[in-house]
Amino acid sequence: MLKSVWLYACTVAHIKNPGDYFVFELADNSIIIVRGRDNEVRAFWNSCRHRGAKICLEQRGRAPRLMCPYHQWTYGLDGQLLAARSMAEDFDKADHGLSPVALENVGGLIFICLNDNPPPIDRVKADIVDQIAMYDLEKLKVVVQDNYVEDANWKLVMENNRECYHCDVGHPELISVLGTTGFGKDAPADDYLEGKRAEWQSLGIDRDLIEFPDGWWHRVARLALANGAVTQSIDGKLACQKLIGPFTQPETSSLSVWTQPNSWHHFCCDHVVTFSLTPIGPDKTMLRTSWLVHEDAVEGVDYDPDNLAALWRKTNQQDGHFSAINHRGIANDGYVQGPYALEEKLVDDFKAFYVSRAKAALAQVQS
Ligand code: 3BY
Ligand code: FES
Ligand code: FE
Repeated sequence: MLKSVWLYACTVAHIKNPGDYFVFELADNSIIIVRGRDNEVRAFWNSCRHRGAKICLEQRGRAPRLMCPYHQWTYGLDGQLLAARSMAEDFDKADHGLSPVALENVGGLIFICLNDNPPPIDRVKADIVDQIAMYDLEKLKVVVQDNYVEDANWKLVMENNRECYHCDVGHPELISVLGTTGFGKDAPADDYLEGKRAEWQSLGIDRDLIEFPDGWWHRVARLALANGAVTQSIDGKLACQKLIGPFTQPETSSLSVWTQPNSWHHFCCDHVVTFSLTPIGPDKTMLRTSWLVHEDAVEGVDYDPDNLAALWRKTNQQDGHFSAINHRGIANDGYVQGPYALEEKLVDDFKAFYVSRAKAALAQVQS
């Protein structure tokens, strides 16, 4: 199923300069996402066109060319084969460039699809670009990246992310900044939020809530932060003094983007935090969290990386625990599925998305 849908991989800031590459792995599959000299971002299978060896062995790096470590076939950043020693006369380098993988740049969020016939993404792209373009991800840099391996099946980790029913008790630190968020309820708007909307309109950042249209694909919402917080940090105070996007003043709201089936993102006035989820195996999942700040922000002056990452690092650990006990609990022969709470509506949406795409993928295999 995951091979037939668009998956969030990284941001343009992860591959900020020509030659920067980011390796995205999904179980046995490995994809190189690389920025070319022409600034274009491309994706290729991380498998040499000679005898198939893996080319990029580091998760991230920078290289002027991509050289296979086995027999040194060498590729340009655009995937063209540039050099291969001692090949027969009729060997044509043009026929042996790296195999491309479908890629879409959605306002700076990079999505890839492992299928040669990816599903449409235009609507998702238009909706998300409209909301996040103002944060100008090309002007940000990644200053912290956590790779956290969870002891749970990836679907359980996703289900955990699609509800805040566990938040009041499970995430006291997050809730003191996010409030109860109305996440997953049908009508999140209240007087306070409506009041905030007028303010957002005057800033030109007000947009309607977008909720999984066209096949439950994505959800975008601007949320009012709680208790005077101006960002998603432990104390609610700016975690980076250099503001991003259109902001010249601290802003008491943040924008959240959730996409099916593997990502969520929070855009604050001083930083952006993005999450991607990929299965490593049936009971192991990689949660990759990245924190981005303004490219001109200076470590130790404008921000402290540990302080910047503290809130979501803590929240991730709490969620990691919940996902792990969920995984272990449903492994019982005596496990019986119970009903969802009202706040768990988006878990149902995730499940519907998964089931429909899994059925479609199965039908494709069978035909
Ligand atoms: O904020 C998130 O990404 C999700 C939804 C609400 C709580 N949870 C951690
Ligand atoms: Fe890459 Fe031989 S497998 S050069
Ligand atoms: Fe949680």
